[in-house]
Amino acid sequence: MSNKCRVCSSNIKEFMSLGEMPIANAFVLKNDSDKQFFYHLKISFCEKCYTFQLIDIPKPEQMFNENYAYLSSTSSAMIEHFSELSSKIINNTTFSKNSFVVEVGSNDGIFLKNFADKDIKHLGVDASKNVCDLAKEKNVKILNAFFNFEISKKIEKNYGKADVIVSTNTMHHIENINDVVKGMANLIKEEGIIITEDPSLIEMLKNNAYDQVYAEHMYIWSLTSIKNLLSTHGLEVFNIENNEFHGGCSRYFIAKKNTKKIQNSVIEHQNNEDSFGIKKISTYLKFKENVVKSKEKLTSLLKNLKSNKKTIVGYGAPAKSTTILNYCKINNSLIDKIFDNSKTKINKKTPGKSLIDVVDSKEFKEYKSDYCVLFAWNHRKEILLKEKEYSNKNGKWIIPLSNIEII
Ligand code: DWN
Ligand code: ZN
Repeated sequence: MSNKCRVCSSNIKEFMSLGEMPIANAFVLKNDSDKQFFYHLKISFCEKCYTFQLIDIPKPEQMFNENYAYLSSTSSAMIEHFSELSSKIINNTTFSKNSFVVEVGSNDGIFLKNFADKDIKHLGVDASKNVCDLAKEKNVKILNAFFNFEISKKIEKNYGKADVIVSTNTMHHIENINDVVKGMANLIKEEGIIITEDPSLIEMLKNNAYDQVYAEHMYIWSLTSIKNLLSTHGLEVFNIENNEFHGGCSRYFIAKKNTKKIQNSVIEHQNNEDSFGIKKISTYLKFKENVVKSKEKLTSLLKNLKSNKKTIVGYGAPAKSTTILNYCKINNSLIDKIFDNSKTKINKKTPGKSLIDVVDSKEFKEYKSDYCVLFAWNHRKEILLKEKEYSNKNGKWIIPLSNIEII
């Protein structure tokens, strides 16, 4: 059976498999471990439009529903990051008190709260009901739905066209991506701006951050691939900014074709991707080799520590940890428990065959452990500062990726 690229419909084939996986954010209630859904995590790269994507994915409703576990506001750094983005938008000369801002994938209202607080017209669209409820508590106006072309027409009818559409950490979650971009192109005003921000493929490859890959993250976008996606909908990237959030993200500033001057940042970023080999299959085969090496290194380190009677715990149960734990076959025989501050994860177990207890991070200070695997490595600065007592008492952090750093 041949598989088709979700962007350009060309035939694609698997270059790498990480084996059987549960849904990354489906944290397990104590007695429900045998009720889990598994899929095969097979990765492909389209040699026509250069989109890095998964072959099989579960139905969207299995991932985004009333129990979606990730709450954006669990990180103070993320709250700050989105507050800065809102100020940047509000301070732009073309923005006025009458402007209309739409967010696709608004989670718990972390970004739109900044507009609600200032009484600026806005609307968040999110498929997961529990995060919509949290956003409403922040007085954010919300539509609980999967955004698509049909929904864009309804929004247009009820509210008018948007001046700004923002979508952060969402574009890599959307199976029917062409329909969603068509919806954005329909909803945005002629002179409007679409801002998307997602993990960057070049950064993921450089850091060997294979834990970014799981069913929710069915694509990891590059400038090269996103340009191809946008082009068929009359849109183009006119500016790009890179940041270190979520292990390295690119923020794309997008407009209708020929309405904005293309900035040097776009040309420079494209040159970087070209010289890195983003279009070459050999780049992805090298990535595959590095991932296998990383798995061997991490599992032998943990097994050695355990046989030397060391106590090991984890910190942060991000969706990313589901990929590492299941691919490396790590369970509670190696890691006692994982500390996390999300109320949606505490008192549950990590998904799949790992089934490690997730406990409140408030208990971390009291628990004696020699080593702690920092699964939320992208929040390293914030967590190491918060838990500096652990390092002061000689506790060691393990960064579970790439060359497996111990600090
Ligand atoms: O795209 C996605 C991104 C934006 O967020 C989603 N598909 C899901 C999610 O990915 P993730 O789960 O890998 O995100 P984080 O932000 O790396 O998750 C961090 C985890 O660590 C959360 O469970 C919260 C926890 N945490 C904590 O316990 N103490 C985080 C911080 C900062 C802390 O101090
Ligand atoms: Zn393609």
